[in-house]
Amino acid sequence: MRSLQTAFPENFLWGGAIAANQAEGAYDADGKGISITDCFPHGIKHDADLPPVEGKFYPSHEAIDFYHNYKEDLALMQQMGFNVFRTSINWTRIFPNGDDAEPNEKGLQFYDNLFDEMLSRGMQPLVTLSHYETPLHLVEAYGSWRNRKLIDIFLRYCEVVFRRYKNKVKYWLTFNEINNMRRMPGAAGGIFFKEGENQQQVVYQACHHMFIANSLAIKLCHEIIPDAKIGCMLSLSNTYPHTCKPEDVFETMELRRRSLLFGDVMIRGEYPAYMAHIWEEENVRLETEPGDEELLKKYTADYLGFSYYRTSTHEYGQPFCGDTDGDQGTPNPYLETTPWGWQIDPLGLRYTLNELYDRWQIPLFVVENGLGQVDVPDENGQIHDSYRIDYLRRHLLAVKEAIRDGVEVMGYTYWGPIDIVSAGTGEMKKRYGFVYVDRDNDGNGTMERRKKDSFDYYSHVIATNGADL
Ligand code: BGP
Repeated sequence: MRSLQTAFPENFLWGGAIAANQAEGAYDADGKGISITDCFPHGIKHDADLPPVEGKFYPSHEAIDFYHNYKEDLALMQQMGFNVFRTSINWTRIFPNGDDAEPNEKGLQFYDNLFDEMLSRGMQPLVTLSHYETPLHLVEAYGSWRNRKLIDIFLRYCEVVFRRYKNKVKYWLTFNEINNMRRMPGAAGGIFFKEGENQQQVVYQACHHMFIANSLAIKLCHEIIPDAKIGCMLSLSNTYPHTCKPEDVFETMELRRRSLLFGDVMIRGEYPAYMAHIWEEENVRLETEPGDEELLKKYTADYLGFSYYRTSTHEYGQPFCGDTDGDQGTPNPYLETTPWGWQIDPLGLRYTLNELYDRWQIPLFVVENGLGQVDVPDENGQIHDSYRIDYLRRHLLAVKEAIRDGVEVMGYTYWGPIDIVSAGTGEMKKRYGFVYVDRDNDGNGTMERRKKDSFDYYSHVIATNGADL
């Protein structure tokens, strides 16, 4: 029986999270190939140009040039006291086409330098292997994850980076928000549909290949880096029934299961019983190979990393549609809304932490939570983002209460500790950061970095291990 925990644990991991494609820029530098996210001119909620159009503006191509500014940026993160920093390795820096005979040494060297910088500043790297960064060539030559060959191609990439960084990186995540295969399969897995395809068949078959790849990556990680922890990662902002009408309640459960099923497979190690009915309804006939079931069962996630931003509500009969961070339904009249339609619900985070821990009883890591807002500098160029401090305080209080509820929480990496490119819309205007970056949606600006008021607040939170929120 675990004793009552009333505070953040002493070894709690405090930090921030970005993704290579939303921060690094240098999209074609030092041998890097084109990844899927280099093809979206207006973010992953909108159409991609396959391949990118010469001379057209794509936000990820320069982003905030973290590739050349990472030392300055990590120095700012160190000032806040981070002991963990989440980012992704951009797959196409290591294997520009995905199936290259040899890895790209300049790409490997960049991440050696990046992880060394993090470690020298007291931060553990938390590395996502694939954060929407599937190599474009794998889409064109193989159809991406619909092709079972992607498993071996992905594992080769994993083996190279596990061996290269085994003494530097102890926290890994496989596929960022893998359950977004349902909402945005282009970004989440390089799946672009062909005319007349049974789209659900394509998506679930691609997910099966990713589930097998996830298990084999876990196996490989434990063999190469025995003291590492490797988790799966889901987008789990929550959805409430819009009313107490039984139809609203039941269909909301079915909607939530469309995301939870990914955790059921990668944490419990098997497809849940309710999948048979879903596949029957959607005319899906999964093709598996001998040994697949045993692999899923034997190699499951060490922890669950998940993103939580907001909640929405679902009414019976509404379509199951979503945003970068979760399902998008009917507005909740009890919650305030951001300019991007995201409803702010700190208690929802406590609710979700309890929901997930009740379901899977494995350590949880909040690897994305943050407030995207329009930040307007005052006459002195300062940003008084009291709204972001309020969001952060209320969500950290929710995490603290969930810990008191008995939930095992490993850490918290705030999404976008420095302004970066929005995944969903490609905007800089949707700012999350404690550090402002002088750059607008069209790529204009000095790239200068400037602390916001929230910078000092988060610094204090970390310095007091969340005792004084
Ligand atoms: C999640 C992604 C992140 C991040 C976040 C915020 O889906 O894992 O990449 O972008 O959403 O979404 P957005 O950038 O669209 O505001």
